Amino acid sequence: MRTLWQHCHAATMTDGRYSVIEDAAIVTSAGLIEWIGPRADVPPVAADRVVDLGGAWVTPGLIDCHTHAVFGGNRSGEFEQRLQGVSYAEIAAQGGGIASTVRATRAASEDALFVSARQRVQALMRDGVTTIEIKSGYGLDLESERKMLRVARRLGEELPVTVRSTCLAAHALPPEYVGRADDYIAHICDEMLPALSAEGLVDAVDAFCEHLAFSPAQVERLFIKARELGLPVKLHAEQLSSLHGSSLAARYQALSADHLEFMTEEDAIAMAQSGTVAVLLPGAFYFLRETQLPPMDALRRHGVKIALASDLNPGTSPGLSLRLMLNMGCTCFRMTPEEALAGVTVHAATALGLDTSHGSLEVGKVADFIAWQIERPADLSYWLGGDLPKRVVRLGHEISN
Ligand code: DI6
Ligand code: FE
Repeated sequence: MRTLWQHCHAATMTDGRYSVIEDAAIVTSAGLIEWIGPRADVPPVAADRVVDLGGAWVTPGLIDCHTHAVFGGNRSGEFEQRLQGVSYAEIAAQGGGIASTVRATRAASEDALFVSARQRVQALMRDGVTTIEIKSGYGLDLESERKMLRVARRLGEELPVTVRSTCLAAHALPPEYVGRADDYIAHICDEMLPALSAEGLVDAVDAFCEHLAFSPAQVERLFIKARELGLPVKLHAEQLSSLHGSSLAARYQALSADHLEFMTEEDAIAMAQSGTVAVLLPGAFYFLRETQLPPMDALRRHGVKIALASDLNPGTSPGLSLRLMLNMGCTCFRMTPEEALAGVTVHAATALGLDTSHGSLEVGKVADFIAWQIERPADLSYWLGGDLPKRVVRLGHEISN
C-alpha cells in the first residue's frame, strides 16, 4: 500500500541537524520512505491513501539506544532507604544493589520477566520510541542471560517496536565467581558468548569497564572474542572514573561508548577517529547526583557523534521517558534541543549499527516516524515528561500506543 502523508513540517534529522522541510509530504510504500520533500514537488504517484497530518511536526521515530529494560524486581525500597540515611555500602552489605536485581532476575520466569519488561517498553513507546536496545546483564550465568535475551527478542516480536539485543554478561561479577574475575571473563568468552551468539540472540557485546566491575585488560579479551564471532562491541566507560575504556572501545571500532562523564580529550579524539558514538545518559547522572559533566566541548570540537538514552535500569536510572532524557540532556549537559533530538534519532541509530536504515527521514529508510502536535521541534526537549499528542507511524502504518 502506498500512502501520501501531508500537511506537516518535517525535521528530517539528516546530517544530525533539524534539516527542516516546511509544508512537507512523505510517500511511504512497503514499509519504506519512497519519497520526501516539499508538498509542491510531490511526484504524480498513485497513492492508495492520503493522510492529512493537521500541521504536525514529523520527526523520525525515537530510538532509545541504551536500556536494561528486562530485570526482575525493582529497587525503590533501596531508594527509600538511601533517603532515610542508609549508605550505599550498608545496602550492598545487606545483599542489596545490583546483586539483589541479579537474584530477582534469576528467580523470575521468562514469562514474568516478559510481562514486567513489556510494561516498561510500552511506557517508552508512548513517548514516541519505535526502536530500542535492550541489554542482558542481570543473569550473569548462561541460562539466565539466555532468558533475558529471549525476552528481549520476544518483545520485538510481540510489540510494534524494533529491538536490538546486547549481551552484557560482563556487567558485574556473579556471586559464584567472587575473587575470580578473570575466570568469569574466560567463561563468557569460551561458553556464554559462543552459545548465545549461535542461538541468534546477540546483536552486540557490551561490558562495564570500571574499578568495581571489569578492567580494560579483561574487557579487551571480551572484545577479541566478539570480533572472532563477528559481533560489534559497545562499552560502559568512564562513568565513575577514568580508565580510558572509551579509547579501548575506539580501538575495536565500537559502535558506542556510553556514560563518559570522566573521559578525556584524548578519548574524544580516539572516538572521533573510529566513528564511535558517545552515548550520554543523563538519567543516571541525575539519579546518582553526579557532578562531573561529560566533556561536551571536547566531544563537539572533535566531531564525535553524541546520542542520548534512558539507561532504563532499576539501580541508577529508573527512567521511563526518553523525552525526559532530552530535557535532562539540555538542562544538565547544556545540549541544544537540536543536538538532543539528533541524539535520539540519527546518532542513536548509528550507535546501534542501524544508520543505513533508521534514524532520519530519507528515501529508502524505514517509514518509522512521529507526527507531533507541537509548535516547534524544541518542544520535544522543553516539556518535562507528560503525554504529547501525536500519531505514531511504524513501517508505514499508523499504530496506536
Ligand atoms: N552502569 C550503571 O549505571 C548501571 N549499570 C552500569 O553499568 C547500574 C546497574 C544497577 O545498579 O542495577
Ligand atoms: Fe547502562
